[in-house]
Amino acid sequence: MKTFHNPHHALHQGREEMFRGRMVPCHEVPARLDYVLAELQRRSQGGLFLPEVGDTDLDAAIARVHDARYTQFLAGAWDEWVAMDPANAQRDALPSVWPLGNQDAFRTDVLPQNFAARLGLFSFDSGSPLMAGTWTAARSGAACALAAAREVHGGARAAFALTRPPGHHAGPDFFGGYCFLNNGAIAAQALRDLGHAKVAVLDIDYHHGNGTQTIFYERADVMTVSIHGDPATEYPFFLGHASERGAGAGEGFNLNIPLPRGTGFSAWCAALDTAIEAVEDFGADALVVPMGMDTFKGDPISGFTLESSDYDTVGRLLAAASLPTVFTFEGGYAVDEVGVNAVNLLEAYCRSI
Ligand code: OKP
Ligand code: ZN
Repeated sequence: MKTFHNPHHALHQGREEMFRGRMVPCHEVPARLDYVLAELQRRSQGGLFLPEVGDTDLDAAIARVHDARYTQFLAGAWDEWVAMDPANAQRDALPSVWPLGNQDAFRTDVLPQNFAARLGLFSFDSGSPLMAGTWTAARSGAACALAAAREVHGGARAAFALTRPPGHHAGPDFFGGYCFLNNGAIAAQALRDLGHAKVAVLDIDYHHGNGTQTIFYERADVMTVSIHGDPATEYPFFLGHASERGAGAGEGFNLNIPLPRGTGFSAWCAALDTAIEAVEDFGADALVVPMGMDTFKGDPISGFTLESSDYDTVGRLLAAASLPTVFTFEGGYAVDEVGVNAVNLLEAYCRSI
């Protein structure tokens, strides 16, 4: 399978995030992607490609998923931040204030003048620093997702968008959870626009894909399925419950499978079987897998206990779904093992098709 990797990913390199009440070094570091790339090379797993996507096509694909005023804000956020204070050039921008759900901040046509207010309006947590290269890195990551979707549409059985920052927490008009543009959603929408009638997204990251769920919640043509740590105790907390089944035309087309912190491979695997069955019942003709490797037992911010060899089984089970598949790289913060784990999954997938 071809891998499309983001040549600009390291332009996004946060200094610190707010974590359990204090500032800590960012978990989402460039080395994560470098380790996956190195392991793909070491095991000669498919070819490595840069995304070759025209600017106009890329912006159109992003606009299919994200609101214009959100992407306009993101594109200009760094310049605004530095304009406020030249010393800001040495600091990341981090949100710190948000409207409550009962405040109709979004329904007004006039955005707040204050940058901090808009940074909060377009985000949901204080763990996602934005810096000079964030927009370039995120946009180039979206190009990887689009290139992977085109590859699969062109007849390849699967393709891998090796990108960071990750994407599955980013919604139509918000960033958070280290995510700015929703690469998986962009791939899913691109597949729809290329003619695939029904696309499923099967999110296997430890954290619920709240951004992806929000983007497709009222749609019947894109089913979203997610296996994740129970939001009763796990990030992102406010979405990801089993009771969320979709709304309007999308009712019945969102499936959440929350599992308790501490869940091991046999229970996780049973959830994967359920998830794949739902994708099959839906009648998907293409699949997107936001591939978070933070289900690993050694992950520093997550709570499942999968072993490196378990990812072989995951790859094999996903291959058995027999669908054209785009993989996007999401979480996975046990940096030393993330390459081996990711390539275990992809290699087993390729062996099984
Ligand atoms: C991104 B992805 C808990 C803070 C958690 C955010 C985690 C984002 C995970 N106190 N910080 O889904 O891997
Ligand atoms: Zn995660």
